[in-house]
Amino acid sequence: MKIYDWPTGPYPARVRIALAEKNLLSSVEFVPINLWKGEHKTPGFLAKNYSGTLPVLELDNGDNGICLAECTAITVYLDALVGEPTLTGRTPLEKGMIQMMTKRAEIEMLDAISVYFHHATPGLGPDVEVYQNREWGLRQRDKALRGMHYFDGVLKKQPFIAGEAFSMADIAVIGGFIFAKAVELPIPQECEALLAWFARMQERPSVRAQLSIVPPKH
Ligand code: GTS
Repeated sequence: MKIYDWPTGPYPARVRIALAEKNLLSSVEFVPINLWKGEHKTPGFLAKNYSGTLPVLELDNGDNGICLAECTAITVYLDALVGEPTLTGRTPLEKGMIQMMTKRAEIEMLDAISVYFHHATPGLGPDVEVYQNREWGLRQRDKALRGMHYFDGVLKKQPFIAGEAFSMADIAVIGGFIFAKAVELPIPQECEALLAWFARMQERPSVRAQLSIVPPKH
């Protein structure tokens, strides 16, 4: 299997953490796609992922080289390949809850920070950022900050984002933390439960490995 990714990207980090948790890192070849050069918008890459985003998982020839995009879809696939530890839940309720909280992590935090990056900062530079709306970007930044407070409230009541166990939903919020750090958006200090959760997350080697990657030169 191949993973098209960018080594310091917050979304690719989600899949790298999932691969590490599932002990699958050695089963994949990583192929870097340079976002700063717009390699993710070339016709060749768009043929693999219509949305022009990373990461993409390309299956082996036995599976016709099918490409799976979207972190959630890729994680669901990887989770089904190897049983333990589960990242997507066992019971119907766990599965539903993990999907809901993963989507919520994207909408309320990670994707909002991404919009802030692309619209209210130089983003990937003028060649890639063909349309920017600063006002929209700043609104999304504020939405992400509200999302952090929401997750802080969640973590006051339970140890993990989707309940009692580590899951894909925790990984999605970690992606948000990685993006927040990249755009220098501080996590509000009053979000004590959220910050304590993140400190616990960093005890996991899969998470630590992502936080220690040195950014490549653009
Ligand atoms: N919904 C997608 C997913 O979950 O996979 C979003 C993926 C995404 O936005 N990836 C970023 C990207 O391709 C990669 S990174 O910023 O995390 O490195 N961004 C480029 C762009 O032009 O949007």
